[in-house]
Amino acid sequence: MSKIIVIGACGQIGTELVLRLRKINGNDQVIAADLRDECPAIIQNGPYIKMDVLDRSFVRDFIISESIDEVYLLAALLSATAEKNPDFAWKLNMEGLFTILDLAKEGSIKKVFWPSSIAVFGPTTPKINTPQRTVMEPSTVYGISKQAGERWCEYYFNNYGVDVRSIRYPGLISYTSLPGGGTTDYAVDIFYKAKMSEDFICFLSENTMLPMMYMDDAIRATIELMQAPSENIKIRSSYNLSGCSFTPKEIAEAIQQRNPDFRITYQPDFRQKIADSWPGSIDDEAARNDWGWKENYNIDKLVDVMLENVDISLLNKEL
Ligand code: NAD
Ligand code: AKB
Repeated sequence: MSKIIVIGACGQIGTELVLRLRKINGNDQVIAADLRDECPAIIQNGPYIKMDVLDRSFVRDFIISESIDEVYLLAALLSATAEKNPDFAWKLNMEGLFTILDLAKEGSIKKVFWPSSIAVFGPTTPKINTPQRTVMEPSTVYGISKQAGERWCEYYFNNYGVDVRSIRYPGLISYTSLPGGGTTDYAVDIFYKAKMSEDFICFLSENTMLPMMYMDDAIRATIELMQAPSENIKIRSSYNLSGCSFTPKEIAEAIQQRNPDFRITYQPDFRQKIADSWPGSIDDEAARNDWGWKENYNIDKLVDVMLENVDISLLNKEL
């Protein structure tokens, strides 16, 4: 039975990934790790360690002494937060990755999952059905760090045989925990306002189309990728992955069909420029062919499940 650690476990993806991995592997086999003193109640059903991924020797000692086999490295600054602190974003997004890749190269870890993002693409990338391999000139520090990370993952696989696997997640929509400072966060925030019967001021313009995905699909994709036989994983940089694409206007209309009083207005801010540099939709044929990926959630299913489950008591920030 594999021993697993999820670093960055208290975030939007981590909380749900930890729960799913514990269901599959057993609670004690999956250690949650994050900067925080305490993890959220929802993942207190198994071991938790306070860990700064930038503390290389602490991370190395812990992973070696606990005989960890698999690492899911989620700790990062997301696109909007990263633009406010580019130096630190580069440091955080790259240094943790090298610590983990080096441990895998030395043989201490058998398998690594590291998430990339649609942010690896840039303004010169074809916007519709963006191919797996295409022009990639990211214009954000977040995108640059993800693109560099992808290159290093592939390098460690090709040169040292490191079994590292990765997905270019689109914007992820979920209700278990709040999003952590990305450009796609509006598509989560909007549900809290709808649930509170309040108007929503969107920080992107009404026709900004972006690739999105419901969290269940993203977690299932991650597990399916990690469980696939190694020989099926033909891409060792990162796989394109598609769920559904929509604009702020389209998601607002889908909410209005279920809640006719809901109102949205638009006040684009610095995040508009980031969104404008990203694709509108993604071609994920390689993931479908190599490890059988298929999404379950379209915009209607996603809106239904979000409106039903969003819990406003989770809110500890101004929307
Ligand atoms: P998040 O911001 O919600 O969570 C990140 C977690 O990492 C937080 O709990 C934070 O406390 C922790 N962390 C930050 N610095 C740390 C450090 N030095 N040591 C240990 N932990 C630290 O992010 P998320 O949305 O869960 O994203 C996880 C990963 O997935 C990131 O690499 C992100 O780039 C990628 N991703 C996310 C999305 C999305 O829509 N959520 C899309 C594409 C890619
Ligand atoms: C962000 O908006 O920064 C993330 C992402 C798409 O990587 N949600």
